Amino acid sequence: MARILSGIKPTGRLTLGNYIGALKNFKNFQDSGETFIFVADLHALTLPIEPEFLRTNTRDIVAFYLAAGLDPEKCTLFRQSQVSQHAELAIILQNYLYMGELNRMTQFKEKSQNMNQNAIGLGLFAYPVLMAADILLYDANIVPVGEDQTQHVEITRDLVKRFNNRYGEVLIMPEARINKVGKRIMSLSNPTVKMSKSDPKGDVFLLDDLKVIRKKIMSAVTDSGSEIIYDDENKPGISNLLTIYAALKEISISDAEALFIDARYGDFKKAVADLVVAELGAFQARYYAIINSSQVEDVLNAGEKKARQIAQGVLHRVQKAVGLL
Ligand code: AQP
Repeated sequence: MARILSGIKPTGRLTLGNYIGALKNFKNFQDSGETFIFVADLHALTLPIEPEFLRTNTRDIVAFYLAAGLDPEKCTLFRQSQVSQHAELAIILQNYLYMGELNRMTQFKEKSQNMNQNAIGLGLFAYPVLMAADILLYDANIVPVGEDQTQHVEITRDLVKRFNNRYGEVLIMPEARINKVGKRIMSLSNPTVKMSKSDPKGDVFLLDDLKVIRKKIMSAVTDSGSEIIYDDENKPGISNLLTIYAALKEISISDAEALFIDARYGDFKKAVADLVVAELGAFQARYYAIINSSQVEDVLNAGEKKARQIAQGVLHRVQKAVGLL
């Protein structure tokens, strides 16, 4: 049976990009294999973050997982920091990834480019090492991610090859699984940059008031011309809205284009806004019922117990292979 693992960092208010690229799909995996979904709270420390915000955001993400249809009976939900094997395995694995390759990671380059170059945390640089530990600790074969995270899965694969060449078949080879539609949702105010939770411009946040969401979509940047066709080079704004529509409807981009063949930009935007508001309205109602109950704590208690058991087995295997046991 396939093992599936994914997670989200509690680094900001989640966006429609996180919803389409990650959250919405997680529930499809829980029926096809043994699924582990976590909150990457240790990863959140790689850039400055307020403790109270981290605490609240972590609890929110668990509630989002449940509101998005994850069933704790079918999948294991946990916080990365509460399964100490993640940190223990990362300490071992850091010896099998090299500084040259970590230096080439796009996410590292993007996040560190505007920082004081003498004050870049080691954790930010070593982010892919901890991510490799997250994946390998559960023998995960499948790692559902948005496009921007595939490079980190690739470097994990390099690590597995290197490690297994030296010690035998100890680590399981993971594979990134990317959505066909919606692997990279772009900012509504600047459709040439990714919609990101740490960049508030033009983002639709999952807990935004529904009227605000509608307004943001109606005022999304569009392109010259009047045709509603997918062309991300020449029509990035319309292409982004088509992607959002198709991903939420779970149809192909060409089917979405066909629906709007005779429509004007205004009508098309209204249809996208109606769809997003309906989807997020129902999602928000489920979220508020969960966040105001003790469900989050109950789910984490059970999930973390199970995650520790599995993680300990794999950590033990690695410790034995390298000679620590
Ligand atoms: N715009 C997006 N389109 C599609 N998928 C996206 N993801 C993020 N943004 C988009 C996917 O969401 C998951 C959560 O990722 P993460 O929290 O580990 O961090 P990230 O990829 O760095 O996401 P953000 O929103 O851009 O966070 P910040 O701003 O903190 O860096 C991943 O599967 C990601 O691909």
